[in-house]
Amino acid sequence: MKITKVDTDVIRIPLDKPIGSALGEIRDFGCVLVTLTTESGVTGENLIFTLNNRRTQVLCQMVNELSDLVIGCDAGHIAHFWAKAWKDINFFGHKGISIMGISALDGALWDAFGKSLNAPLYRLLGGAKTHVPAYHSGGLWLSRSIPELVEEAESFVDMGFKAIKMRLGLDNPRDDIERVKAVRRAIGPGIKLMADANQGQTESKAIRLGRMLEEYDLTWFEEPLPAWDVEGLARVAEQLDTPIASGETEYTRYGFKRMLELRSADILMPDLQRVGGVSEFVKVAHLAESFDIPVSSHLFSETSLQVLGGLNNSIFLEYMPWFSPIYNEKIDFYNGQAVVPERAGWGFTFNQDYIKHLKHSSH
Ligand code: SMN
Ligand code: MG
Repeated sequence: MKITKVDTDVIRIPLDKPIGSALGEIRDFGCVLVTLTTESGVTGENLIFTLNNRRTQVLCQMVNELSDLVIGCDAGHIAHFWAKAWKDINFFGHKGISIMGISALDGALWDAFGKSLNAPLYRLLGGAKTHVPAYHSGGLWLSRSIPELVEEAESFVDMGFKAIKMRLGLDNPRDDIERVKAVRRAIGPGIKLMADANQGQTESKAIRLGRMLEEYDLTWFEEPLPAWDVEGLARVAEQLDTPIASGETEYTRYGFKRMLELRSADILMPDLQRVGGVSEFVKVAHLAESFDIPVSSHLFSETSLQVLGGLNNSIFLEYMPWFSPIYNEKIDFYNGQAVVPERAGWGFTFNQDYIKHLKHSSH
């Protein structure tokens, strides 16, 4: 089943209210929507994005410029596309925008392939599980006051979530601790709590903060250090009992191989856009499995769900509702777990009415 056309579309998704994180203020997202058309009429869809809609056109252009590598290709020959693309980006480099472009097309190919066989991706990837524990990640920002944090944490638990993630990174670590203490007190010991420092700490600060966090029984302490300092991260992980989760800013199996060899993290959390798409996410997860290291996902809840369903060592889906309105279908939750759809491909399709509405409202 040959790919005949690659279409890209750029939209801006605004947030109701800006949110604060150690990455800076987040106001909106620029999304590149990719649609592959095949000769049989089956389509493959995927999305990648930029924070605050910065340089979205560059991302879009990267996908457009790689599209000659998929046109005329069989939708089931995804590894072949990947190998060609890897060679093609040598000049630009094997990280950053080059990989994001590959990821966008790789995911769209997997969606088309799944639809062409009328099979959900998790089955094509091996079929590990029908439900994946999910944590709510769409709140508990640095910009929230303690009463707001408590209210939001309670609302996520009321929604049925059994795990939630908060953010760290205020100037004074004691303020971070006060916030973790308030959230832990509000949700009780039975709900899992993760905390994300978004690369904002130094090695010594991360160790001190991590030590103060130990008593709050965090499921993980995420990305304490700048993403490039994987050696420093290994030293932080060594010093703390709380598991370290990291990898959302890492690229490809080569980046993750280094993290695994260094024992930088106890949990890897590849991001579909940065890791290199479904194909590379699976390779990283299998590599992690050989180190007995589990994987979670980063953003892209709808699409990551199918990938995690195909992996025995997946432990958590990050539930972030930012892109959910783009899809016709909603994620089903049961007992704090996300249900892996039995629908073909991703099992989530673009909602063209919403996309049109966004285009009109942003002009
Ligand atoms: C995150 C990612 C992107 C934007 C804001 C926050 C965070 C996460 O690192 O893991 O959700
Ligand atoms: Mg994170």
